[in-house]
Parts: sequence; C-alpha cells; structure tokens
Amino acid sequence: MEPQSAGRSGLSTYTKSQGFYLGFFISAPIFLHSYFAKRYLDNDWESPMYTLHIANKNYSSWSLRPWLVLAAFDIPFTEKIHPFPENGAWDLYRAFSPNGKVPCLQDGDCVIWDSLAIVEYLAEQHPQVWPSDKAARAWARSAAAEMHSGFQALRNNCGMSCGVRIELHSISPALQKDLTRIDELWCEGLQKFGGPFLAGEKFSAIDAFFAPVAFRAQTYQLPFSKAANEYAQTLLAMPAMKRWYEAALLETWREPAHDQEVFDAGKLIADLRN
Ligand SMILES: N[C@@H](CCC(=O)N[C@@H](CS)C(=O)NCC(=O)O)C(=O)O
Repeated sequence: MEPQSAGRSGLSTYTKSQGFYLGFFISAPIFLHSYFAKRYLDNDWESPMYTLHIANKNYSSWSLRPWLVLAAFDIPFTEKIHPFPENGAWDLYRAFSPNGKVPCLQDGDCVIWDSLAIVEYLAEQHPQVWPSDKAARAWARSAAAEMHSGFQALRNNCGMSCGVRIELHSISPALQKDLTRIDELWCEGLQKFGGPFLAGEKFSAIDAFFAPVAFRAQTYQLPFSKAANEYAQTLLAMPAMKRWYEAALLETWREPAHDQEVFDAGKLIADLRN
C-alpha cells in the first residue's frame, strides 16, 4: 500500500490513521498526567494494600472503627476476620497482634494496633480521614479521644451485638450519664459544623468512632434526643455501615459470654442473626 501517492480516498485513509495516532499521542500523556496527579493529590501515591485484622462483625465494636474509615473512604484493604474463641483470644490474636487484641493493621512490615493509632496512621496517608477545617479537626480529635477512653458504663451495660434487639431492664445513673454526654457531644457537633455528620458535611473519623454507638442505639433503643437519633440513623444508612450490618447478621459464630452479657441487660425482643 502506498498511502502518500494514492488517490483522494487513499490520502484520506492515511490522514485518518495519522489523526488517530496523533490523537492518541496527545491525549495519552494528558490522561496519564491527570491520573497520576489525582493520585498524588489524593495522597494515594503508594496505594498500599493494608490488611486489617478484626473480630466478629456482630460483636466487635473496636474493629468497626478503622474498618469503617477504610470502607467509607474506599481505601483498598484486605480484611481478615478472627472470630472470638470461647476460651480467650490471647494466644490466637498474638499471632498477628502485639497486644493480643483486634483491630490490628498491617502495612508491609509495619504493624499498628489499637483503633485510634490505626486511624491516625491512615490519616497520615489519607488526610481526608479527619476534617480539613482546623477547628473541626480539633473538635473531632477531642471527641474521638473522649470516646476512646471513656463511656465505661455504656460499654459494660450495652455490649455491641448488631443483630439482636433488647429492651433494657433499667438505665442506671452511670449509663444515663454516658448517654447524656454522648447526646450533648453529638448535638454540639451537628450544630457547630452544620451536619449531617458530626464534623460537617462529610463523613470523617469522628463518625467512625461513634458508629458502634449507633448500632447500640438500634439494639437497645437508647433514649437519645431527636437530633441524636437522626444522626444515629444517618450513620446506619451509610452504605459501608449497611455492608457491616448485613455481614454481621450472616455470621454464625457465637461468643456465649458476650451473648450472655447482652441478654442479661434486658428482655430479648428479637435475634435477627443467621
Ligand atoms: N483500645 C483497643 C481495644 C481493643 C479491644 O479491646 N479489642 C477487643 C475486641 S472488640 C479484643 O480484641 N478482645 C480480645 C481480648 O481481650 O481477649 C482498641 O481501640 O483497639
């Protein structure tokens, strides 16, 4: 074929293929540049493949926090579920977690245990994890630290069990104090930053820290204010929260001690688990 010397139609064929190559060589660098620029700006450059070790989704409130951060921000990760063994988790969990607890994150040679440390580690590579506004970020970090180190009565009296519904026998003064403080915190965040999430328009790590409370509110019908209840509903409606919940319902593993604690708290209304 001699494109250059061909007649009118031959010349047009040559021009078309030339046009194709020209278009390709011009647009490919633009596409590649914007793709890598976006990844760079998203701080996703190294695209790490994290492994997150967690326990049963039905019970493990601490596991939910970093899992939700990863899932809600579409950060790629592999999840490894280690169901709670009946006779203590120490030996089993020590195989991958220095403190024998979950959650535990592995990023290559780096091992990070404790949900707060994991979320902070993720935030270093994915700044969208915390709010971008300085004041909102400071508030969110304070509230997350308060949740992380407090609310013992809520933890002791209302263990997380996503798939059951319980009518509490009673609400002790200590539990009421925790509920009142959580309600106050939630309303403060919603008012200060405009909602629908605690630190503003976008989901951030502070919402992940309170996500287990939203499941507890659903399980025990906790007496929160209207605004606080609406916020709990916002969390429960997140696609990632729905995925966690559906997986929790499908689990067939049971931890008798944990179940007993939950059933002792009140009257069992429903057990929606598999
Ligand atoms: N402060 C830790 C608490 C972790 C924790 O207590 N995890 C529970 C599961 S939700 C656990 O591994 N329990 C096993 C055990 O204590 O034997 C965190 O935030 O990660």
